[in-house]
Amino acid sequence: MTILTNEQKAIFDSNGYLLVDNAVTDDQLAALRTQFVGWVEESRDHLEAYGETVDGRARFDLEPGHSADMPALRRVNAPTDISDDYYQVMRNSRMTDCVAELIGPNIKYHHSKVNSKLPGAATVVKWHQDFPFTPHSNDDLITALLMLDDVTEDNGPLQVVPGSHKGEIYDLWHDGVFTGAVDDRVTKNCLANAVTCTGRAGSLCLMHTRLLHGSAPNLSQQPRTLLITVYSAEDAVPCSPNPVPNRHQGEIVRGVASGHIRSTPFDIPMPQMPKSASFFDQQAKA
Ligand SMILES: O=C(O)CCC(=O)C(=O)O
Repeated sequence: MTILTNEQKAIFDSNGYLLVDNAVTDDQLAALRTQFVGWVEESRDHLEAYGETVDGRARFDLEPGHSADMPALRRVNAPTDISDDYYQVMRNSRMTDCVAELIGPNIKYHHSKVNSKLPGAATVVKWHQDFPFTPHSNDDLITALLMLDDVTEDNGPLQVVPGSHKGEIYDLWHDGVFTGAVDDRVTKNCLANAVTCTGRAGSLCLMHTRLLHGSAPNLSQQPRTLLITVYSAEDAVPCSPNPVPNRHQGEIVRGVASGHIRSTPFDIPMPQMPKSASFFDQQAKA
C-alpha cells in the first residue's frame, strides 16, 4: 500500500517540500515526546553541554541561560544512538515509508538530531540549504522534519522557499569564513518568498536537500520540538564526513543494498568562480 498520492509526489517534485499529517502513530509520538521530556529533566543536572556522540562531541547542547530551574535543552545529537523509540521511528514509521516513496525504493539512513526551541528561545536557524553540509554523489537526499509539538506561526516554525531546490547551490562561505548561511542578498530574497510550515504534532515536513530554508526565534509560550532525520537514496555516496556521526549511519532502511554509485554533475559554486544566474534572478525573469 502506498501512502503518498501522485498529487503529493508531484507537489514534492515541483515545490521541493511536502507536508504530511500523522507521519507516526499516536504511540510512537507519545514515546518520542516522553523520552524528550526525560532528557529535559536530566539536563537540569548540567551547566554546560554534556554527553558524548561516537566522535566525542557533546550529545546534549544547552541554550545560554540554561539552569536547573529553567532548563533550556536545545539540541540532542544522534538520538537514535541512545533511544530505541527514536531508532524505531527512523527505521519503521510512515515517515520512513514516505521517504522511500519519494526517493526509493532503496533508502539509507544518514543522521538525525532533535532541535528544540523552548518558549522565548532566541535560537534562529539562518537561511541555508542542507546539501553543502552533506554533499553526496547525487542529490537524492531528504531531510524529514517531524513535529513533536504543534508548530504554529509563532513558535519558531520552519520556513522554506518553494521551488528553490531547482536553483543553484548557494555559497555558505563569506570573506573566507564558513558561516553556514547564505549571504544577505539571498537571505532578503528568501524572506520575500518564504512559506511557513505549520502543523499538528505528528506532522512531517519532507524537504529536498537543496531547498532553501531557515527558521525564526520562538516568541510564543509554546515549545517547538522537531526530530530532524536525513535519509539518502542508497546509490548516493557521501563526499564528506557525517556532520552528526552516529552508530547507524549507512543502514539500509528500505529496499536493498545494490552497491551502485550514481553521480550527478553539480555546479557547486566555489568562492573564486563566477556565479550563474541565481534562482531568484531566474524567477524575476519568468
Ligand atoms: O530547527 C529548525 O527550525 C530547522 C533546522 C535546520 O534547518 C537544520 O538543522 O538544518
